[in-house]
Amino acid sequence: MTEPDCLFCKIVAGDIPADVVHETAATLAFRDLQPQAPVHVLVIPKQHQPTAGALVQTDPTVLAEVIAAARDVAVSEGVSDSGYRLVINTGADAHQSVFHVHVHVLGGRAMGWPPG
Ligand code: DGP
Repeated sequence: MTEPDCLFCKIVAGDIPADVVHETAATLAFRDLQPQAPVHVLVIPKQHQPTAGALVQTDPTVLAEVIAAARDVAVSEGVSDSGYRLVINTGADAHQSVFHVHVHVLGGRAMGWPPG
């Protein structure tokens, strides 16, 4: 399932370039264009779903594959021991700007809590 006007569907299709760091049959991971940490990678399902909540209702195994891919990215990017944060922004209050579900993998520096 793809959405013709979706930015991340276009990256999956290869219509928009991205710095891809990891790929499986169901997932793609690429560097964020506006990195907020030394390691900032986005992991997405190749199928289009707007939010994690929508994906877990339609295809929970794919959401699990996204999390597994995020873990693999943390290992390959060298932050699995120092620590990393997985973020899934959902909706306007959480600052979701691209409505194709994505997990931010952030690491390489100490991060504060609570988030801003
Ligand atoms: P969010 O605010 O949680 O929806 O995060 C969307 C992220 O997507 C944001 O950190 C910037 C990133 N982004 C937006 N457009 C592009 C793009 O064309 N390429 C890449 N690699 N990242 C993008």
